[in-house]
Amino acid sequence: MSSFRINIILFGILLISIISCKTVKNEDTTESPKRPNIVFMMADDHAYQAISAYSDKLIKTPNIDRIASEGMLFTNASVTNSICAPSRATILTGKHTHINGKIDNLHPFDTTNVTFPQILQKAGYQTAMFGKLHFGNNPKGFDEFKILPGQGRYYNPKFHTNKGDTTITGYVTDIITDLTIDWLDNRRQKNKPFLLMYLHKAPHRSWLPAERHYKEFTKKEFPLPETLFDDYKNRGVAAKTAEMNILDHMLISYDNKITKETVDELDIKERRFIDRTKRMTPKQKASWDAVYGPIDREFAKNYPTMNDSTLMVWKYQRYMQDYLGTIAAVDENVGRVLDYLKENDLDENTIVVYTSDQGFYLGEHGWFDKRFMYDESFKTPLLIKWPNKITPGTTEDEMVQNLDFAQTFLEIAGVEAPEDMQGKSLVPLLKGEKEKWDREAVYYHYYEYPGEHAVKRHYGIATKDYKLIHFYYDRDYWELYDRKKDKQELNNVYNDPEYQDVVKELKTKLIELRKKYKDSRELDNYYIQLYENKRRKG
Ligand code: SGN
Ligand code: CA
Repeated sequence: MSSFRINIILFGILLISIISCKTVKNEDTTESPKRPNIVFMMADDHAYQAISAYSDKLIKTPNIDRIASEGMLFTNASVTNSICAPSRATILTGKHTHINGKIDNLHPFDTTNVTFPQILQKAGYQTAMFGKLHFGNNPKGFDEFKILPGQGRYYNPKFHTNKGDTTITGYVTDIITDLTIDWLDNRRQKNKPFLLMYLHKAPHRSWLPAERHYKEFTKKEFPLPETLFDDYKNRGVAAKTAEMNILDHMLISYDNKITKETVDELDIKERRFIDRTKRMTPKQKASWDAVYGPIDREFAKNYPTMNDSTLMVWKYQRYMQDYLGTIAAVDENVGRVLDYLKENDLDENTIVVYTSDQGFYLGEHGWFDKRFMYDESFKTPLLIKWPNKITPGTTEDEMVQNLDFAQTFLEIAGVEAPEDMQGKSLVPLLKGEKEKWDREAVYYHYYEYPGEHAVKRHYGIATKDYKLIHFYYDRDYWELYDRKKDKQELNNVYNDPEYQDVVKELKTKLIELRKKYKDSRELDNYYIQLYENKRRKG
């Protein structure tokens, strides 16, 4: 054989091996079996009372409900600290707020914390975040993000991105969804699994619905909650002194959308005036005024004959019309994302979670806002679908928390969770393996006091049967609720002789939980100091 022919043969062999090598490499990046995609949908302040999978007394949310009918509805999901940024920090780190340091909305998030998106990104997931984060800094571990600065605005919102700031004309809930679908459509890498965090601003205060919804919702009337006129008897002082009563603390201008001119004309004293409609384009403003103008004039006419009770009912109705109006847009847009996943053959291998950063009061105890360890704000909606893993239409009453998401997502992705994460993967519950779930109690700790809405510092333990709460700082006292007998939590039975064994047992368990989660008296004091210093500096 001539050396020329040998060279040709050798070259051929080399070429074939290069090509086959490349094929193997391609196969390596195309996963088999594919790791699931994760779509984490979260709204801000979305009360479970306003999701029809839980109750259809107030609103129908057919799209969010699809997640439950195709998957699992959690009836006992709670947060560890019922306020925005702390809840988000717990979700991302899998740690209680006294450990990740984000105890309140005031301090920026400590970005030296390890978050689950960072771990997923390292493990080969493509990661993206759209909407509200509220951390005071940028999220780590995301290939792309477009987030609202701070609380964000309903109309013509500004977004902060890895490439600078941009303002987009339109309605925030629609825009966050447009950005999300644009990413799915144009920048998703098809050879990688993805983590998508889709985070709505709505239905956060001050509740500005989209035009298509305020036209409809301002005509509606809603059933009154049984405890709208709560007198805060039989409880400690914190319920009484909290500043979140609809009659006393909700603003007729800012919240109920009565103009400053009318409020002044009626000689109503309001703490402050902020007109969120100022951001609107002339066209948006004209449509708004066409609907809210007549409401303003009607109120001006009726106000002189209103008493506390009729004013409370009027404010409650105005509150519900706008709050629920913003949820109508969330529901429609959740439907858009679910449809996109289905139409693009993504839904079979995608786990979809819908939740809120905490619960919210919709007039229960006469309140709006959150913060307390009482059910409406302590509990949060949680719906999860995961085709072929979760039996469709399942209801789960185990006590799960926002603390559990990080470890759940890491397990789903087949990645080991760091040992110092404090939650528990929900995967056994999702797969129906209830026998592997052994949690009997959860821990809660709220800090932001003195502060907006004046909810006192407290920590506590909840079991399925009881809730024991310790209020501390400027007052020191305990509350115990019998969750089975007193679902509305109207009677503190801490001093009731019949409950002394329960008190004793729960106090022991609470001490154990504080130890387990590394919370302590020293840390309580440390955070009091930190908070006071921060407030002093402003
Ligand atoms: C704002 C609201 C409060 C709300 C906090 C925290 N006031 O400060 O009513 O409790 O956000 O909400 S507002 O006048 O600015 O609307 S959170 O969801 O971000 O924690
Ligand atoms: Ca919130």
